[in-house]
Amino acid sequence: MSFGSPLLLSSLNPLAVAGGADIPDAVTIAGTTLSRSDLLGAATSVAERIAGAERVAVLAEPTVDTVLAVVGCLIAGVPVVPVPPDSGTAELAHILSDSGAQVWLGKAAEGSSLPRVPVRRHARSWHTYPEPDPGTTAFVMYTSGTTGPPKGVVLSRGAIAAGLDALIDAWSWTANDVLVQGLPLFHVHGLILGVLGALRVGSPLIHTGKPTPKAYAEAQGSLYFGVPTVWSRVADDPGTAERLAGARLLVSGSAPLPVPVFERLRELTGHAPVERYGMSETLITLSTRADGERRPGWVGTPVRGVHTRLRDESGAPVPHDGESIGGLQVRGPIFFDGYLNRPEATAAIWTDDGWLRTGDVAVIDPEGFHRIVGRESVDLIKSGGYRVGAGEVETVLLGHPAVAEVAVVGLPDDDLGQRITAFVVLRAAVTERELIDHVAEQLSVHKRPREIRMVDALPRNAMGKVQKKLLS
Ligand code: MLC
Ligand code: AMP
Repeated sequence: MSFGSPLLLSSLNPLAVAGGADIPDAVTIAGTTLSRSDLLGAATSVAERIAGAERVAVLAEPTVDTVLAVVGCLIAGVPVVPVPPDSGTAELAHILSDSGAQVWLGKAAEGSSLPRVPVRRHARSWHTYPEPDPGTTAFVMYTSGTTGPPKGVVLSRGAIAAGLDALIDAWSWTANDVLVQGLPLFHVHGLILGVLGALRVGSPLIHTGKPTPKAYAEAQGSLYFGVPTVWSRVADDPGTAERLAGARLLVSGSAPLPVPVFERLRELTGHAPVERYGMSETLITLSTRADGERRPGWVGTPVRGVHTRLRDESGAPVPHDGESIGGLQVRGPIFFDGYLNRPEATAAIWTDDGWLRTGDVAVIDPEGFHRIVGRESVDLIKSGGYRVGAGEVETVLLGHPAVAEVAVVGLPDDDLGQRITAFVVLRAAVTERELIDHVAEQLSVHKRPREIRMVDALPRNAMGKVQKKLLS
């Protein structure tokens, strides 16, 4: 097998290849490039230092050190907790204590007292490690629920390997591609698809640091990943969009791609984007295919091994007729193992007959094409592709001495899809900026409300429950 070939299907060590030609530009991030052999040598030296650890935290900045830390852990079979680098005080404390991470691998978050094991970019080791059991945890990835602090999604090596292979098939992804993306490295999209996918295929990766239209155009790759906000910004910048005409595939996911953005991209780049749908818990389950139909507003068919069905609120089947709306349930080999320390939440996501409730409502047509209509709960917001729980933002705002009552909703937004908006009843004077900064400092910057609306009272029903649907 050569370095440029697909890797061993059973292995999640993204560098587990037997030999062959090197790839001089395997990974480029923030202007630093590592060859595949440099990556292998440096990541194996990380593995040597971290082997035997139970769980380590990686401050997931977009740097080659983050890639080395993650790959080193995969080589050694050590579970990684990717930590958002913009985590605020409360969120950071929660992720570290809930995950039980023992050390920081690479850079430590400011103010954290956990010990640190450095990543040495120039160290090399050629030791070989056996591939751990596919059931071994690869990542504990934190994601928001409707209430409470983020939950740790436990992802096994086997699920990730199977999920990536299904996408490699759907997108005809080969070592001849150059992947360009600039997404955060603490979620499925940027880290699992956008880094491990490229390493698994053997296609060079250019990570642009931030996913700006200009950086995407300058990178001149063949395969591009973005969230809808990124594509909407590209579509608003015709000169830049036209420079993507030479690409092979533009892929959008993590949130709904507005139909006008789809159409504008097609007009400017000559490419109808591939849309795909997934969750932290299920990886990517639905996608249009490189060799198949791309239909604006629809996210395609199940990837290899995945099955879907629709159910109404009573659990009765909903027909796949292209019109009827039901709760989307999925089954397959690429799902998470549960929420860390949350047996009840884990049990609640599964139906009695073994299907996973996504929490999304959808339509399926007779050809098996899926359209995501929305979410069942208004309390899970998608803003810029980030999943944010209304409950966690409300809890933090209620902790501010000036706030008496609060309701957080996601209002429609042309740029972000949904704009996190907090309706607050005050008990003391405070500025909008102070409240926004309070959330950014406690949770993470990307969870901050973009707008605060001061109101005299929140609309409540006879039971006293806030009627969020009336907030707009
Ligand atoms: C603003 N900033 C503040 C601040 N207000 N900093 C501190 N306090 C405040 N109050 C700063 C930020 O730090 C940042 O600085 C700058 O302002 C803008 O940050 P932003 O708000 O994040 O930028 P924005 O342009 O809105 O980001 C848009 C975006 C981002 C598209 C780039 O939303 C994004 O990266 N989204 C991707 C989400 C994603 O990957 N989701 C996948 C989930 S997995 P500076 O200096 O840093 O610029 C999944 C599975 C699947 O969903 O299906 O894929
Ligand atoms: P996350 O766990 O951050 O991956 O968020 C998962 C959620 O993102 C899903 O449950 C959907 O609500 C939403 N989502 C992901 N991809 C799409 C898509 N292509 N279209 C619509 N919603 C999407």
